[in-house]
Amino acid sequence: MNDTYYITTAIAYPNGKPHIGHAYELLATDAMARFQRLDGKDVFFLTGTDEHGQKMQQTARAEGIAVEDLAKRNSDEFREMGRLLNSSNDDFIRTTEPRHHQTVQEVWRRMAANGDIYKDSYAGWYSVRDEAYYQEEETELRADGVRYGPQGTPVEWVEEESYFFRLSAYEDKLLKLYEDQADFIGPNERRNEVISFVKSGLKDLSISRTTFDWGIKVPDDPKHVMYVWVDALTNYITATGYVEDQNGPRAKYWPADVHIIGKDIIRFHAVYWPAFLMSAGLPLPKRVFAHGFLLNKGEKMSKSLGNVVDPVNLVNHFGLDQVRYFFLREVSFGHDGSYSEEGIATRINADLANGIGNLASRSLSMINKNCEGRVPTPGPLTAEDEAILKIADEAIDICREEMSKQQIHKAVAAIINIVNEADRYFAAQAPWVLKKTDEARMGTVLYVTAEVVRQIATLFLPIMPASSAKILDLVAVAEEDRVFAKLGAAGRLKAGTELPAPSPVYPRYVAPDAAKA
Ligand code: ME8
Repeated sequence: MNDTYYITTAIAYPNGKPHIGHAYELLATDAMARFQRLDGKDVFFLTGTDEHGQKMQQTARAEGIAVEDLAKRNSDEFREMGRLLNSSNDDFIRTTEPRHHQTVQEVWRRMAANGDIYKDSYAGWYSVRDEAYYQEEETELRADGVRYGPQGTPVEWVEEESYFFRLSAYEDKLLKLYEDQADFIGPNERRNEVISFVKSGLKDLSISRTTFDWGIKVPDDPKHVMYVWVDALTNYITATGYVEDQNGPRAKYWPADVHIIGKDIIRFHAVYWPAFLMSAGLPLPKRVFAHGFLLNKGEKMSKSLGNVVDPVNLVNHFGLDQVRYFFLREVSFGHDGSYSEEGIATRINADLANGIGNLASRSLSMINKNCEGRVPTPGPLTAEDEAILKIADEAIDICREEMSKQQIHKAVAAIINIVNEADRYFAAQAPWVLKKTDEARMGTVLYVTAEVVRQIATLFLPIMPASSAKILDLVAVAEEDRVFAKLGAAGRLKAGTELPAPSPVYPRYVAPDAAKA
């Protein structure tokens, strides 16, 4: 039985503090990991930092500190961001750790043993910011006299002795992989982009450097350090211990179910990584999914524009679950997304305060006042009751389907649809009128509404873990029943259960200026 689920984020360069793009990737991946855990899978969720390479060494030099110290300081910031975002990662890998050096050197040895590594000299363009080699035709000389690569970063001419990986030998094998495993790359735009890149012809890849030493040493030739991407990509398998011991405690997680990354690094993950693994005779990940970029009010974030948003400020300002909800609802996962303070405020008020928050507080306060604070006993169910319960009961099927394709925003939309339908039900049934005319029927309506609230909160646990748990506290759901197996009829609220006094979970957001006025 294979009930494991292994999911990873990219490992970030700790050459600076984490920004909102890093936060976005982590919380989206966290939501997917939590979803699978709640759905009964044995999940392993990995994140970490990519600490070697020329960019790290240059940044450290510019700051006048040792590169080890720069890496440690910022790696700790990334770890701290994980805590702030309530990330449920099971491990945090640093590529400077001994376990990683060991795995990377072993993978190199296996690629060499397979005849895929040879020594030659490299002459070509390199972008330190992207840590990537580019073909001359991918670069352009601009009016400022500087040559730029395809991602808009400056490139420099590099000439040195280097080891090469025989990437050219993998062209057909890679095309076959994309063909046979049609969902290896998502979304489709990225799949097409990768296929046309590979079809245009693959050149052998320079995989070592001699002009700096901040990296993992090449076995038996310590003058060379490995190209940082050979080292970085391998982190995913390092953490499982699979290379060292296929029967080790975490080896069962390899191959990964999905690598979640940004669209700028799809080539490394969908071309180089499977080629390295094929060469080393190791199983390939099942899927690579590239999300889009976050834009600040439609503009690319950059230090020079001064619009780089610190995730800590955003969370302190709006609240963690509010920020998680906004990004996962607002941005189509796989496409670029724009955010603004106004956009976040609007979502919070419409969907959380006026939506689920209001539904929970109106129904639960009525129970508190009119049903002695206990889950009321439902009478016979009407067609309307059955209809709203059906919508709630069936939402998990939609969510499962969408989450299996990383369409997080569509899963969230399906949950919000229950909220909207339940609002309509509640308004139409008007239990506050029934209170005077038909108390038994009022009890049924309140029972059905509270039961729907239970399901909404259970489904929202991966997206908004802490506040959804708070709602589940209000409907007295036991800890062990907060799982997807208890959705639908399997976990219906029990009449007579005592409920705590209701308290608001999602306050309205009021902008600080408006609050002062
Ligand atoms: O690329 N919006 O590290 P990194 C959304 N170390 N995502 C963004 C973003 C934005 N504005 N900016 C960056 C690296 N990202 C390598 C990865 S993996 C073996 C090695 C995403 O710190 C980016 O696409 O530059 C990537 O997935 C992640 O943040 C780390 O970026």
